[in-house]
Amino acid sequence: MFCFQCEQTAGSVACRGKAGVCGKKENTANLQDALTSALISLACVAKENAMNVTEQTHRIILEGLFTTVTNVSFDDAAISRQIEITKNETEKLNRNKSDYKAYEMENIWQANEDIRSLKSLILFGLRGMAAYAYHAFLLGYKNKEVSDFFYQGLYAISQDWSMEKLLPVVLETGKVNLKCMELLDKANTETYGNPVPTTVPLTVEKGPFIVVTGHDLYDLYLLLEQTKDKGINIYTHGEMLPAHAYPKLKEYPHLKGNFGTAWQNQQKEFDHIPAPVLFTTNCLMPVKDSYRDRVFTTEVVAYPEMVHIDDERDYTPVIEKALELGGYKEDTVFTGINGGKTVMTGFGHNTVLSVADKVIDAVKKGDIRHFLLVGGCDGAKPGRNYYTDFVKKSPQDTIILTLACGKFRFNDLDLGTVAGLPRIMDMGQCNDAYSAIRVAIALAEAFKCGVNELPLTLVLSWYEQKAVCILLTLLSLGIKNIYLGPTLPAFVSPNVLNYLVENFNISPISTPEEDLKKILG
Ligand code: FS2
Ligand code: SF4
Repeated sequence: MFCFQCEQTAGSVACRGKAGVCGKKENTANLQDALTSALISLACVAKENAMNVTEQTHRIILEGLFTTVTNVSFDDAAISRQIEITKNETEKLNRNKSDYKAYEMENIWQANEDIRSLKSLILFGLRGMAAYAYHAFLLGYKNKEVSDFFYQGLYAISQDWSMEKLLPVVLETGKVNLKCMELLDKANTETYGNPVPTTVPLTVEKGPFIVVTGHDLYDLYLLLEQTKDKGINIYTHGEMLPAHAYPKLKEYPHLKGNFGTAWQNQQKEFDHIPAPVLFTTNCLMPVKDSYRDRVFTTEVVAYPEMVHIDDERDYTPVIEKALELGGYKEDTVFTGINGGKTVMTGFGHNTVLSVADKVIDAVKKGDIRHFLLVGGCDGAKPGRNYYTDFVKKSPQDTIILTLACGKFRFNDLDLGTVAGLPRIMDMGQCNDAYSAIRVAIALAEAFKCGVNELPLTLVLSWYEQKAVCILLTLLSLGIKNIYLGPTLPAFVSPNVLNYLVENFNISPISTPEEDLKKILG
């Protein structure tokens, strides 16, 4: 196996041998390569037979790419099925029987390091973007430019192109991902309303409950419907936390609160939990014996021997498990990592821009000195304490905007208010980076300056491939001076890194003190 797509890759170089750091086994990794190869062939054949491409083709592309994202599928049987479906679709499209050869993934992994680096940026960016496009697709939202780009990107990977020719495709991936995040934002807000600031309890009430984790709001919605009046409460986990802020989801009184923190703590948090857990997306970790009878997967998430809820989305097995386990006997108080009993979410672009006048005024008066977007993925590495310390050490006249699962390190802190605004504002899931971009662009317009001249700095943490496509989006917008950690991607070669530093002034994080000094001057 060869895999270096995520931040925890072995030795910050690559996972090889029998298994990856994430627990993905050699055979699974090889099957994921075979699936990617099949998707590349499908994209190449689709390019020649565009007239025959259907919605089904598109779904196969999205599901296939999403399946290969870190911590999504550990199930060889499910991946093998996906390969078959992809190959069948390729045959179906290839009506004029043109000759195509299966693409060898070794062509990428063994390529010159700069070519490998650029192709990896495109491939991993496409994998992340596919997850977002898939969520939008489930809600009936599609965009031709976004759909078409999956084929173009996969095709580009298959070609013997030079660095000069691949580099624009890397930035194009970011540009199209902005469209994709916009599409998902539209899908979520038109379906469930605009998020509103919401305080979310961390206490689990007595009685049967279900924990829902991952990013898919549609699964949560259907589960809320199916558990109505059943005496079962629903708790979010990880990236599902922002669901509490959507008016249509808030309407369900049994959507009670949030259980647990970010994904890397799940093996501890789910240990003997008296409730089932439904995984709608990543990040799924290898399942421990102490809770293996209560893990349920759906959509492209899969783990051997766990019950998978299929496309019909009948959650009866999850509901029955919740009733059987019965939940806690008494209300049980949990806290966040810093001891807080509640967390807040719901500061999407609509909310933040509704107080834009107040924000602009406070910046002009000097009450707000700087905005720090401290966002991105969480992970297990000790260096990630940087983000907690950074937030704790940020001065009183700064505002912390946050998103994605990294926020669980500090979202229960009470940092007070500045200019009547809470000092920590959770904008949502990783895809809600779109909200941060909207706000930044609106502020730049109001101050009649470029985004890079705003009193705003992005301090990002990355882990998997959705973070890759978001980073590419920020670069495609010309956003500079980003701080990135906890370590730089293994798939960024020294030359590609030089390019990023020279053109975008990306810096690796150092210490909170030093970085705050550099940022605030
Ligand atoms: Fe966190 Fe994992 Fe959101 Fe990532 S729950 S690292 O998938 O996409 O962020
Ligand atoms: Fe290693 Fe990450 Fe790949 Fe898992 S996804 S095998 S941890 S690089």
